[in-house]
Amino acid sequence: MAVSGKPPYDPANIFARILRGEIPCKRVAEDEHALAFHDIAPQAPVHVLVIPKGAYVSAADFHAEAPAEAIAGFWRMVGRVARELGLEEHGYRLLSNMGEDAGQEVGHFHVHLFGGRRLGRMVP
Ligand code: D5M
Repeated sequence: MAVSGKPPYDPANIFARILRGEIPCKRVAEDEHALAFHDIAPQAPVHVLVIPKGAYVSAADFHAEAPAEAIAGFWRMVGRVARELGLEEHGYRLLSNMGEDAGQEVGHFHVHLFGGRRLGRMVP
C-alpha cells in the first residue's frame, strides 16, 4: 500500500508495455535513456511523446527520483526529436499532464511535443 496519496507505478501501463516491446509504436528515436514515438491520436501535425526508460509515474516523481544522468538524457532526447523533425525554426510546444485532474491518462511520465503548425494560445 502506498504510504502517501501518490499513486504507485503500475508496470502494466501502456507505455511500460511499449518499452518492453509487448505492443508496437511508431518510433521516432531511442537511446539508453528515452524513447520517442508518435502519439496514437495526434492533436497537431507533429505530436510525439517522449518517455524515460525508468519507471516514474509523473514529472514530479521523475525529477525528484531519477538519477541526474537519466534526467539530462531525457531532456536531450526531447531536443533531439525537435531538431530531427525540423521543428526548431517555427517553434513547438512541450506539455506534461501531471495527475488525474490535469488529464494524465497514462501513468508513466511523458512529455508531449506538438508542432508542425501555428499553435493556438495555450489555455488551462
Ligand atoms: O496522454 C496520453 C497520450 O498517450 C494520449 O495523447 C494518447 C497517447 N497514447 C495512448 N496509447 C498510445 C499508444 N499505444 N501509442 C501511442 N500513443 C498512445 P496523457 O498526458 O496521459 O493524457
